[in-house]
Amino acid sequence: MTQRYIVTAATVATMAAGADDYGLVDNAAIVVDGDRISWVGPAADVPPCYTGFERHEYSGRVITPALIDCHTHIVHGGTRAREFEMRLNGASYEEIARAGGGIVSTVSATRGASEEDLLASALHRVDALISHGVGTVEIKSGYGLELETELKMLRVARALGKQRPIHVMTSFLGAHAVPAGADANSYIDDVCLPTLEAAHAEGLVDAVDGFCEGIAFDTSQIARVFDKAQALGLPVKLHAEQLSNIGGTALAAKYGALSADHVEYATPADAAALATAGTVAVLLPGAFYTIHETQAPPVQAFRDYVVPMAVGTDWNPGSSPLGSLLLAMNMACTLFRLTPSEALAGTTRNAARALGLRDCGIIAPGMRADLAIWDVSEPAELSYGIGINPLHARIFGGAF
Ligand code: DI6
Ligand code: FE
Repeated sequence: MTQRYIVTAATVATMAAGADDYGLVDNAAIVVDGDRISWVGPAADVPPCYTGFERHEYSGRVITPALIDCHTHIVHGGTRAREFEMRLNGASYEEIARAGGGIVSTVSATRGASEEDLLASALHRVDALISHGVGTVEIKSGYGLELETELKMLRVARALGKQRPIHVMTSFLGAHAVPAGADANSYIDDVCLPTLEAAHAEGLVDAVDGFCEGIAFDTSQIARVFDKAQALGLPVKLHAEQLSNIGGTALAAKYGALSADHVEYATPADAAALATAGTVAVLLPGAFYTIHETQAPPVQAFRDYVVPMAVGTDWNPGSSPLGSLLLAMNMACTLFRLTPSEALAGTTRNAARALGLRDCGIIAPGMRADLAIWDVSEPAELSYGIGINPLHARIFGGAF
């Protein structure tokens, strides 16, 4: 039976208005019909045709769109706690990667894990995100670096969306690291591109990602991956300018990417290119924090050029073992100086855009009824708290 009801709250942050605005409605009501929002506005103005609907009252609470984590690597085997210790003993993230640790050590653990084990561990991570109000999560492959394991990761990602009330968007990240002993160019041509084709043929790929970095792939190698993505009709996104500037952001813009992610070393000229391309800058403060990065992304340039900014956890076992998108919002404010409204836009409206989604991330008629109901008195509290989880309830596709 179709569910039809009205939720009321002290405040609804629709996130539907301008860049620095929550789109607040006080003493608000949201009408839900099936899995969609039919109406939102002041409770006193609910149109007569809806007044008979059942009411759920959340007085004193704030409702926002359910959060969207637009950048994660939550399907993976093993942990890298040992590297955490090594870094604290003086080794850098790059040194660990060059010494055979880093991403390739997670590759071994992920290759060795069964599909069931990968699913079981990822379910815990998805449950943690859901418990913090997340309704949509992007999940990348990239710890297989061979056909079988890349497909295994993506199948697990799809299974997560079937086993839990959460919308999963997958990104193929075959160009994440050069496998131990391999040549980067041969890997791209002989493994990465055929694996992308196979994954796409199985319907496992929503977008194509890459890691453009000195320790990974250069722009000409990433361009080959993007050319294949375009030939398959898939959107692209890119880990760009995380540790240095080698032109990844400009490349992402050239290909009309959905997003350029990390972007600590992006320049104002890169920001201008992103703005022209309509590409979202995805900020990942968990990685910045974990690897003791000191170069913050050019947030003011993104504002000046009106580049939409999103915020993600980058939840991965190496550079960002961060399981709370709310904490990522707090870090984006404190470490990158985002305003709390920019941080919330970064995990709602702009995160949807970074995934190419048009039916979530704001509260407006016709959008999915994916809502988060919070025990806070104003939306800034969501970014202000450190390690506090004020989620009261979550509605996913209209269902409590
Ligand atoms: N950048 C990151 O922050 C993650 N991947 C990437 O390309 C790190 C992945 C890892 O260290 O396992
Ligand atoms: Fe990442």
